[in-house]
Amino acid sequence: MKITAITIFPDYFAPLQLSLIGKASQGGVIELRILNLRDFTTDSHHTVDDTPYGGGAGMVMKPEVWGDAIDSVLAEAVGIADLVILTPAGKKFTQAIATQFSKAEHLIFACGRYEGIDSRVTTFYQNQKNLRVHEVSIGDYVLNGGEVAALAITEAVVRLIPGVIGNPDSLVEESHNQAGVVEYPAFTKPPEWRGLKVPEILTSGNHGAIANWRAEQAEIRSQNANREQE
Ligand code: 6GU
Repeated sequence: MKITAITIFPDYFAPLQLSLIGKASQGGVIELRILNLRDFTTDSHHTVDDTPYGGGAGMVMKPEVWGDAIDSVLAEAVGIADLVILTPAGKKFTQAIATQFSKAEHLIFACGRYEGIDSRVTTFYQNQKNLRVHEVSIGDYVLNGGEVAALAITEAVVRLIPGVIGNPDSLVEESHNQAGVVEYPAFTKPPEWRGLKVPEILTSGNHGAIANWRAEQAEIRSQNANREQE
Protein backbone atom coordinates (compact mmCIF):
# COMPACT_ATOMS: atom_id res chain seq x y z
CA MET A 1 0.00 0.00 0.00
CA LYS A 2 1.16 3.49 -0.80
CA ILE A 3 0.67 6.09 1.92
CA THR A 4 1.31 9.75 1.18
CA ALA A 5 0.87 12.48 3.77
CA ILE A 6 0.79 16.15 2.82
CA THR A 7 1.57 18.49 5.71
CA ILE A 8 3.30 21.71 6.70
CA PHE A 9 4.99 19.74 9.52
CA PRO A 10 6.76 16.72 7.97
CA ASP A 11 8.61 16.11 11.26
CA TYR A 12 5.35 14.97 12.86
CA PHE A 13 5.65 11.75 10.88
CA ALA A 14 9.03 10.66 12.26
CA PRO A 15 7.43 8.08 14.63
CA LEU A 16 6.27 6.06 11.62
CA GLN A 17 9.88 4.83 11.35
CA LEU A 18 9.43 2.99 14.67
CA SER A 19 8.11 -0.40 15.68
CA LEU A 20 5.80 -2.45 13.47
CA ILE A 21 4.92 0.41 11.13
CA GLY A 22 8.63 1.17 10.70
CA LYS A 23 9.27 -2.48 9.85
CA ALA A 24 6.36 -2.53 7.39
CA SER A 25 7.90 0.51 5.75
CA GLN A 26 11.43 -0.89 5.61
CA GLY A 27 10.13 -4.27 4.43
CA GLY A 28 8.15 -2.73 1.57
CA VAL A 29 4.65 -3.65 2.84
CA ILE A 30 3.89 0.05 2.81
CA GLU A 31 5.53 2.75 0.74
CA LEU A 32 5.44 5.88 2.84
CA ARG A 33 5.99 9.37 1.50
CA ILE A 34 5.72 12.67 3.35
CA LEU A 35 5.30 15.82 1.26
CA ASN A 36 5.83 19.34 2.53
CA LEU A 37 2.87 21.46 1.49
CA ARG A 38 5.09 24.55 1.36
CA ASP A 39 6.97 23.00 -1.57
CA PHE A 40 3.82 23.68 -3.61
CA THR A 41 3.59 27.39 -2.82
CA THR A 42 4.54 29.85 -5.54
CA ASP A 43 5.15 33.05 -3.56
CA SER A 44 8.39 34.04 -1.86
CA HIS A 45 6.80 33.79 1.60
CA HIS A 46 5.57 30.22 0.99
CA THR A 47 2.08 31.23 2.08
CA VAL A 48 -0.35 28.38 2.75
CA ASP A 49 -3.25 30.26 4.36
CA ASP A 50 -5.37 33.39 4.10
CA THR A 51 -8.25 35.14 5.87
CA PRO A 52 -11.72 33.58 5.66
CA TYR A 53 -14.36 34.95 3.29
CA GLY A 54 -17.31 36.09 5.39
CA GLY A 55 -15.04 37.09 8.25
CA GLY A 56 -14.35 35.39 11.53
CA ALA A 57 -11.37 34.23 13.50
CA GLY A 58 -8.48 32.18 12.21
CA MET A 59 -7.05 31.43 8.81
CA VAL A 60 -8.09 29.07 6.02
CA MET A 61 -5.69 27.00 3.92
CA LYS A 62 -5.49 28.12 0.32
CA PRO A 63 -7.04 25.86 -2.33
CA GLU A 64 -4.41 26.48 -5.04
CA VAL A 65 -1.58 25.16 -2.88
CA TRP A 66 -3.55 22.07 -1.84
CA GLY A 67 -4.69 21.50 -5.42
CA ASP A 68 -1.13 21.57 -6.74
CA ALA A 69 0.09 19.26 -3.98
CA ILE A 70 -2.70 16.71 -4.46
CA ASP A 71 -2.39 16.86 -8.26
CA SER A 72 1.32 16.07 -8.00
CA VAL A 73 0.48 12.93 -6.00
CA LEU A 74 -2.30 11.88 -8.36
CA ALA A 75 -0.11 12.43 -11.41
CA GLU A 76 1.98 9.42 -10.43
CA ALA A 77 -0.88 7.31 -9.13
CA VAL A 78 -2.18 4.26 -10.92
CA GLY A 79 -5.52 2.76 -9.98
CA ILE A 80 -7.84 4.26 -7.40
CA ALA A 81 -6.59 6.49 -4.60
CA ASP A 82 -8.35 7.31 -1.33
CA LEU A 83 -7.92 10.96 -0.35
CA VAL A 84 -8.40 11.37 3.40
CA ILE A 85 -8.99 14.98 4.39
CA LEU A 86 -8.47 15.34 8.12
CA THR A 87 -10.89 17.69 9.83
CA PRO A 88 -12.76 17.75 13.15
CA ALA A 89 -15.88 18.16 10.99
CA GLY A 90 -15.34 14.80 9.30
CA LYS A 91 -16.92 11.39 9.73
CA LYS A 92 -15.79 9.71 12.95
CA PHE A 93 -12.97 7.20 12.36
CA THR A 94 -13.81 3.68 13.53
CA GLN A 95 -12.34 0.19 13.31
CA ALA A 96 -14.74 -0.48 10.41
CA ILE A 97 -13.21 2.44 8.49
CA ALA A 98 -9.73 1.18 9.41
CA THR A 99 -10.62 -2.17 7.84
CA GLN A 100 -11.95 -0.41 4.74
CA PHE A 101 -8.79 1.73 4.41
CA SER A 102 -6.54 -1.32 4.94
CA LYS A 103 -7.68 -2.56 1.51
CA ALA A 104 -6.79 0.71 -0.25
CA GLU A 105 -4.10 0.89 -2.92
CA HIS A 106 -3.06 4.42 -2.08
CA LEU A 107 -4.04 6.48 0.95
CA ILE A 108 -3.37 10.18 0.66
CA PHE A 109 -3.65 12.17 3.89
CA ALA A 110 -4.31 15.90 3.59
CA CYS A 111 -3.41 17.37 6.98
CA GLY A 112 -5.23 20.64 7.46
CA ARG A 113 -4.22 23.24 10.03
CA TYR A 114 -5.82 26.44 11.27
CA GLU A 115 -9.56 26.62 10.51
CA GLY A 116 -9.18 23.99 7.82
CA ILE A 117 -8.73 23.73 4.07
CA ASP A 118 -10.85 25.78 1.64
CA SER A 119 -13.96 23.63 1.20
CA ARG A 120 -13.70 23.68 -2.59
CA VAL A 121 -10.77 21.26 -2.37
CA THR A 122 -13.11 18.53 -1.07
CA THR A 123 -15.76 19.41 -3.65
CA PHE A 124 -13.28 19.42 -6.52
CA TYR A 125 -11.74 16.02 -5.78
CA GLN A 126 -15.12 14.43 -5.03
CA ASN A 127 -15.88 14.99 -8.68
CA GLN A 128 -12.69 13.41 -10.00
CA LYS A 129 -12.36 9.88 -11.38
CA ASN A 130 -10.08 7.26 -9.83
CA LEU A 131 -10.36 8.95 -6.46
CA ARG A 132 -12.52 8.51 -3.40
CA VAL A 133 -12.63 11.42 -0.95
CA HIS A 134 -13.20 10.97 2.79
CA GLU A 135 -13.43 13.77 5.36
CA VAL A 136 -12.42 12.10 8.60
CA SER A 137 -12.18 13.09 12.28
CA ILE A 138 -10.68 10.92 15.04
CA GLY A 139 -12.98 12.10 17.81
CA ASP A 140 -15.02 14.82 19.43
CA TYR A 141 -12.21 17.17 20.44
CA VAL A 142 -10.11 19.68 18.56
CA LEU A 143 -6.47 19.19 17.58
CA ASN A 144 -4.25 21.90 16.14
CA GLY A 145 -3.99 20.00 12.88
CA GLY A 146 -4.60 16.71 11.12
CA GLU A 147 -1.10 15.30 11.60
CA VAL A 148 -1.76 13.41 14.82
CA ALA A 149 -5.01 12.13 13.34
CA ALA A 150 -3.13 10.87 10.25
CA LEU A 151 -0.65 9.08 12.53
CA ALA A 152 -3.43 7.41 14.50
CA ILE A 153 -5.25 6.33 11.34
CA THR A 154 -2.03 5.05 9.74
CA GLU A 155 -1.26 2.91 12.77
CA ALA A 156 -4.80 1.52 12.95
CA VAL A 157 -4.79 0.74 9.21
CA VAL A 158 -1.28 -0.62 8.67
CA ARG A 159 -1.52 -3.18 11.48
CA LEU A 160 -4.48 -4.73 9.62
CA ILE A 161 -2.45 -5.36 6.45
CA PRO A 162 -1.66 -9.08 6.25
CA GLY A 163 1.88 -9.83 7.43
CA VAL A 164 2.35 -6.70 9.53
CA ILE A 165 1.29 -8.28 12.85
CA GLY A 166 3.28 -11.43 13.57
CA ASN A 167 0.36 -13.44 14.94
CA PRO A 168 -2.82 -12.68 12.95
CA ASP A 169 -4.85 -14.36 15.73
CA SER A 170 -4.29 -11.17 17.74
CA LEU A 171 -6.54 -9.35 15.27
CA VAL A 172 -9.48 -11.72 15.68
CA GLU A 173 -10.75 -11.11 19.22
CA GLU A 174 -9.76 -7.46 19.40
CA SER A 175 -11.69 -4.57 20.88
CA HIS A 176 -13.89 -2.72 18.38
CA ASN A 177 -14.03 -5.52 15.79
CA GLN A 178 -17.75 -5.30 16.56
CA ALA A 179 -18.95 -1.74 17.06
CA GLY A 180 -19.16 -0.92 20.77
CA VAL A 181 -17.59 -4.18 21.93
CA VAL A 182 -14.28 -4.08 23.79
CA GLU A 183 -12.07 -6.89 25.04
CA TYR A 184 -11.96 -8.65 28.39
CA PRO A 185 -9.20 -7.60 30.87
CA ALA A 186 -5.81 -9.30 30.59
CA PHE A 187 -3.54 -10.72 33.31
CA THR A 188 -0.06 -12.24 33.37
CA LYS A 189 2.45 -13.37 35.99
CA PRO A 190 2.98 -12.93 38.91
CA PRO A 191 -0.22 -14.47 40.39
CA GLU A 192 -0.26 -11.79 43.09
CA TRP A 193 0.97 -8.21 42.72
CA ARG A 194 0.68 -5.49 45.39
CA GLY A 195 -1.96 -7.55 47.14
CA LEU A 196 -4.01 -7.99 43.96
CA LYS A 197 -4.66 -11.57 42.86
CA VAL A 198 -5.32 -12.79 39.34
CA PRO A 199 -8.96 -13.99 39.10
CA GLU A 200 -8.89 -17.64 40.14
CA ILE A 201 -10.89 -18.83 37.19
CA LEU A 202 -8.02 -17.93 34.81
CA THR A 203 -5.76 -20.47 36.51
CA SER A 204 -8.48 -23.14 36.80
CA GLY A 205 -7.70 -24.81 33.48
CA ASN A 206 -11.45 -24.86 32.73
CA HIS A 207 -11.50 -23.39 29.22
CA GLY A 208 -15.28 -23.27 28.97
CA ALA A 209 -15.59 -21.40 32.26
CA ILE A 210 -12.77 -19.06 31.25
CA ALA A 211 -14.49 -18.26 27.95
CA ASN A 212 -17.76 -17.52 29.78
CA TRP A 213 -16.04 -15.33 32.37
CA ARG A 214 -14.24 -13.38 29.63
CA ALA A 215 -17.46 -12.83 27.71
CA GLU A 216 -19.10 -11.52 30.88
CA GLN A 217 -16.18 -9.17 31.64
CA ALA A 218 -16.12 -7.92 28.05
CA GLU A 219 -19.83 -7.12 28.36
CA ILE A 220 -19.28 -5.10 31.57
CA ARG A 221 -16.35 -3.23 30.07
CA SER A 222 -18.27 -2.51 26.87
CA GLN A 223 -21.15 -1.04 28.85
CA ASN A 224 -18.74 1.18 30.81
CA ALA A 225 -16.85 2.23 27.68
CA ASN A 226 -20.05 3.25 25.95
CA ARG A 227 -21.57 5.09 28.89
CA GLU A 228 -21.88 8.80 28.26
CA GLN A 229 -19.53 10.97 30.34
CA GLU A 230 -21.34 12.21 33.43
CL1 6GU B 1 -8.80 15.00 11.84
N1 6GU B 1 -8.25 17.36 12.87
C1 6GU B 1 -8.29 18.28 13.85
N2 6GU B 1 -7.71 19.45 13.65
N3 6GU B 1 -8.88 18.07 15.03
C2 6GU B 1 -9.43 16.86 15.20
C3 6GU B 1 -9.42 15.87 14.22
C4 6GU B 1 -8.82 16.16 13.05
N4 6GU B 1 -10.07 14.80 14.71
C5 6GU B 1 -10.45 15.14 15.93
N5 6GU B 1 -10.08 16.38 16.24
